[in-house]
Parts: sequence; C-alpha cells; structure tokens
Amino acid sequence: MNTDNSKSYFTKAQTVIPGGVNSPVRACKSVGCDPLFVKKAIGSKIMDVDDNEFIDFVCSWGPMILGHNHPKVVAAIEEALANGTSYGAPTPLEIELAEQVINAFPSMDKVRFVSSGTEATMSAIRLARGYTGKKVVVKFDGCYHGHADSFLVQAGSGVITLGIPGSPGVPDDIVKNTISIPYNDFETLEKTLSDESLEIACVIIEPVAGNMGVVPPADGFLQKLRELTSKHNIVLIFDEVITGFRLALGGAQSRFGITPDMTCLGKIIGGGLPVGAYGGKQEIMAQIAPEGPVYQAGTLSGNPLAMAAGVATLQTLSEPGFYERLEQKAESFASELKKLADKYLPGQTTLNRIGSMMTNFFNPGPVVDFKSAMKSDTELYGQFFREMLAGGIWLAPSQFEAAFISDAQSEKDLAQALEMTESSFKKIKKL
Ligand code: KE4
Repeated sequence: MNTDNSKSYFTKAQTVIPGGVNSPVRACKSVGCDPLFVKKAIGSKIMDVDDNEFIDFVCSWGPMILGHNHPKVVAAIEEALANGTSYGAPTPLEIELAEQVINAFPSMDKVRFVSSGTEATMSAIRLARGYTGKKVVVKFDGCYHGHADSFLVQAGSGVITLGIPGSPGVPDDIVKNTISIPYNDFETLEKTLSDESLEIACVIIEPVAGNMGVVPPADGFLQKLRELTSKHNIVLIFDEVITGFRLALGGAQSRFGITPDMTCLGKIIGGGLPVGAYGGKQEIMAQIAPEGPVYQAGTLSGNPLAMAAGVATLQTLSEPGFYERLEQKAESFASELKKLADKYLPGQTTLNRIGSMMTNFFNPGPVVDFKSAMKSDTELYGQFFREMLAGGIWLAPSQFEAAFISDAQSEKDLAQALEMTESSFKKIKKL
C-alpha cells in the first residue's frame, strides 16, 4: 500500500503541530505505525491522501453512526451555511436540537450545549459541586471523561485515597478532590459512597465503558450505583458521550432503565460537527448561569452549523427500525468474528459487545475492568491493526477503544472485514 503522501504530510505536520496530530491517539503510537492522512470520507468508506480506501470502523470515534456525509446531514449543513456560520446569539435551531435531546432523554428537564465532550463533563461536575456545595468527584478506573484536570488522575491511585495526578501539569490540589475506584467493584463502591466524611459531590461514570475498550456494567452495578447515590445525596452523572444515541435513542440509561441526575452527551449529537451537551433535572440545571450562579460559557456553543448537523442526524436515527437494523448487523458481525477468533486464536481473545459498539481484546479474559483490560496483548493488537489496515479495514489505533458499526456499512463491507479478519488472524503471532 503506497503511503508516500501521508508520510510527507506527517513529516510536515510534526514541524508545526505537536506530534503532528491534534489528538494523541491519532498518532498511532500504540500500534507501531505512522498515521495516514485523510482526504475524504463518504458512507462507510474513508480515503487517505494516497487514494487508499478503507471500510471505517472508527466512525470518528463514534459520531458517524449514519456513515460519512449522509445526504440529509450535508443538506442541513448547506442550508444553515447559506445563512452564515456563527452569530454568538441564540437561534431557533438550538431549541430544536434541545427538544430532540430532551424527548430522547426524559431524565433531562433542560440541556446546555457546549462544543466538546470534555466541556460537557467538566461543566457537569462543576455544576454538581455548585449544586451540592461538596467538592469530591468519584470516577472509575479506565473510564475517560475528556481531558479536564479533575479527570486526569492516575487509575487505581484513589482507591478511597485521594487522586494522584495522571499527567504533568495537573496540580495535586485539583486531583486531591477526585477519587478513582475500580469499575464493577461493588464492595469498593459501597465503601466509598457510604463514607460521608468524603463529602462526595458526584459520581461520574460511563454506563458502558468505551475507553478501556468496551466493558459493560456487571449485572446490577448501575442499579447499586443509583441506589447508593440517592441514599447519600450524591449527584449521579452518566457520561453518555459515546453511548448517547449509540446504544439506543435514549442511550444506555434507557437500555438499562436507570435515571441519572445528569447526563453528558457529545459525538453523535453533533453529526460530525463539534457539539457536547450536559443536562439534568430542573432543580440542578437552574443553578447554571445566567439562571443561577454556577458559571459556564462558550463562544461557539450552539453553533448553527453544528446544530443543523445534529438535528438532521437525530431526525434520521429516530426513523423506525434504525436501531433494530444496527443491532442485527452488529450481532451477526460479532458472532462471525467470535467464530474466527475461536478457530484461529482459541482462548486468546475476549469479545465484549453491547449494541453497535464492541472490542475484541487480545486477552484470555474476562475483561471486566481496567485491571483485566490492561492484561491485553497490545503488541498482538498492533500486528492485527496493521494487517487489517493493509487489507482495507480502518480500526481504532488502540486496543483500548471501541469498534463501531454504522448504518452505512453494507453486508458486503462486513463480509470483507470478516475475510480480512480471518486472513489477519492467520498471520499474527504472539511474541
Ligand atoms: P471530547 O472532548 O473528545 O469531545 O470528549 C471527551 C470524552 C468524554 N467522555 C467520553 C466517554 C469519551 O469517550 C470522550 C472522548 N472519547 C475519545 C475516544 N474514545 C475521543 C478520541 C480522542 O481523544 O481523540
């Protein structure tokens, strides 16, 4: 596969952009190759600057559930574009998208739009702290909520002790108010949330983890979390930046029947343009400026082009049969994938799937939390990634991410991906 143009773009990019990329995972460091630069993407395909074509299972890390450049989304953006690109003033489109979000998420009385998932989660914990007057935030090892300081604690550092910075530049006195505990660990959960001396303002969780690879909640875990947070007056925040409109129209909370106090959204609700959102019960949301005293703002919040893309996306995925179609494709793909793994790599892999998000861990399993996920053979995943890329399949350049099924992937695309999987499984070798 010729990648000359990508190589020269990457060399040039590194002279003007740190690491040559605008988000670290794109550098493909963990899979032992240099990034390919993209020229365009349409439907299920993504094309690089050397005219290589790939079937896309990254879907821009989740947003492109309809596939790339869906005609309805393009038309909506073009229509909005004719009227300008940004006003810094309210527009009717923001009301339309807010109503779509609130209709899909009955746990939300009100929603505020921002421009990224990080802004959504950062604002949500500030609001929870302002609303409760308490400081401590509890998160879970392996869950990622964006790059705000409060979230960048060392995993496992805070098992009921206060957080240790997970990145240079994050001050101790910020993360000392963050506790990170193991996902799916009922005992530590109960012990932590029942300790009133900790003055916990909120718990934030990915109701289905997607950032340590896909790890679903253990049976009853979310119910237990809801029970304990209600009992101890702790705000429960579901970070549904990935799962919102991915796992169902109403996200993971509708799939699991849990009502959080606040929800964070992103990715899909922007239809590929920058949108994040946080929302919740009226009594909490009333605390956000200008209605209340908790401050949060954004120049491009509610950007009309992004709102138009979001409205068209949510209208399209709300059409009857959309999620059933996606579920059926994902289920049959995953079952064939598992058969191939059992045939060629018996006992060496674990496939975690829920809905149209999945991760095939190179790991005997079970993969139920950060600790078990970290036992994965990332070197073997790197070999698999490179073989699949060479065979025209665009996967996440990290073992610890999700692969997504999109509505644009055809049966032919999925069959081709399985064919390449079989050929790749035959070639890769444990070192
Ligand atoms: P952004 O700030 O990247 O829009 O969203 C942060 C975020 C928050 N919550 C969850 C559950 C998320 O998954 C994310 C971002 N996801 C990663 C990949 N899983 C984005 C990819 C990247 O960092 O380049």
